Amino acid sequence: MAICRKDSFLWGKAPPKLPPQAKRKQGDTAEIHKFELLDDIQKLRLEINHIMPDLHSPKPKEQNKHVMRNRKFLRGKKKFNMDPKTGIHYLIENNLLEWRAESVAEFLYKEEGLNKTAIGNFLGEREEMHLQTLKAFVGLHEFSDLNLVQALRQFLWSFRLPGEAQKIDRMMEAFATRYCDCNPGVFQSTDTCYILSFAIIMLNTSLHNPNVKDKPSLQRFVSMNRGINNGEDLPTELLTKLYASIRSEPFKIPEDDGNDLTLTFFNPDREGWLLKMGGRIKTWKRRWFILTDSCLYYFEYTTDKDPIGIIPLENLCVRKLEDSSKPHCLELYNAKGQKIKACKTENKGRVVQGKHQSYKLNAASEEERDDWIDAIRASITKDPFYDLVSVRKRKVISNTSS
Ligand code: 4IP
Repeated sequence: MAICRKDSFLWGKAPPKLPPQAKRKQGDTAEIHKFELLDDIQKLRLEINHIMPDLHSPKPKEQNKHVMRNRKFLRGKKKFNMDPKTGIHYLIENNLLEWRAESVAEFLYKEEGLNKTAIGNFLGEREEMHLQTLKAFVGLHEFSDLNLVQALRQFLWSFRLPGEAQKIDRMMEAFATRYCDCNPGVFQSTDTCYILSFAIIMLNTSLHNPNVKDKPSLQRFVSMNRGINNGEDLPTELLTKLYASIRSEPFKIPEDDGNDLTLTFFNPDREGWLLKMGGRIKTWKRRWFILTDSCLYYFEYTTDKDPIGIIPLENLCVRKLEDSSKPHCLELYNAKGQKIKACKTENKGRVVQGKHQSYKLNAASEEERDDWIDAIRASITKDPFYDLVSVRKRKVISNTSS
């Protein structure tokens, strides 16, 4: 049985695809293609700059070097797709890439054949170099004279958003800052742009996800966004245009593997490497864990589509585990002492029940262990993502009263 990443396995079938838009006005279609063309032009420009040196044909003895270099470059890209950090380190060690935010960003932005999930994972990390790369990556996008929906279409197509709320927050903050730099005067602050971007993404889900029965009208969209421009209302013409654009064409999400944006945005998430102890045979295995939709999924590689195992967190508790052979352990357990209901894939792809009385996991540091515990607890109890947006909303709306 094939298991699709994240949610689709839960329903036992691929989730419903968005319906094709029956009647699409010509003007809307042209507008949608405009951002794609602008994006292509930008990429071609970078590509030309990149190959210019090769136009001076290499001497025969250098040709071998050139072939070897290309092979290594391809190997680096493959490594990147399996595990982004390892791939980037390989390219740098082999002098195929410079360890500078601008070079890495350009590589992520223009290189063909990179997995967009891997790009999102790399850009979402919080270390300084990753933050700088994210800034440079967003800077490669040209948003001047695009409306917010057009800019979002371009941005959300260039990588796949990671699941973790904090990562989404950083990326959307970078997007909003860049959009406001390219289009001064449209919004009174980046917070306004940030909030409206989320409102648009949520609108996209509500209008196009067949599971959402209550479709918001234009009036409701306008009223939902009252006061977000530092206490003032945004022009109704602008909101009307954005609403019409989303209604006529949903966002295109890279690697359509059934992961609807609703799930990305409305579920507390975290992802990272953890060591996991086996159920019957007590060996430690390094696994890539994704926390989403109140489930923990574990994979062999960061970009695998099929998880090795899935642990629904309902009815489970999480705690620190001091008494262990590893230094930063946490434990998932059932408060009633029952065996944990989970499933895993056997070698032949057959899905079987897990054999764990409790799951013992070990993080790379004490801080990471505590972050995982917090994220798992939050996942079981509430959705922190709403908090991210609502804090900003309160902030910009209260600007009027101060
Ligand atoms: C295996 O040990 C791995 O640790 C498995 O982890 C684990 O399955 C097995 O537990 C355990 O026996 P060996 O590889 O040394 O045989 P993974 O599936 O991540 O490779 P879990 O259930 O932890 O996924 P049991 O309970 O299936 O035996």
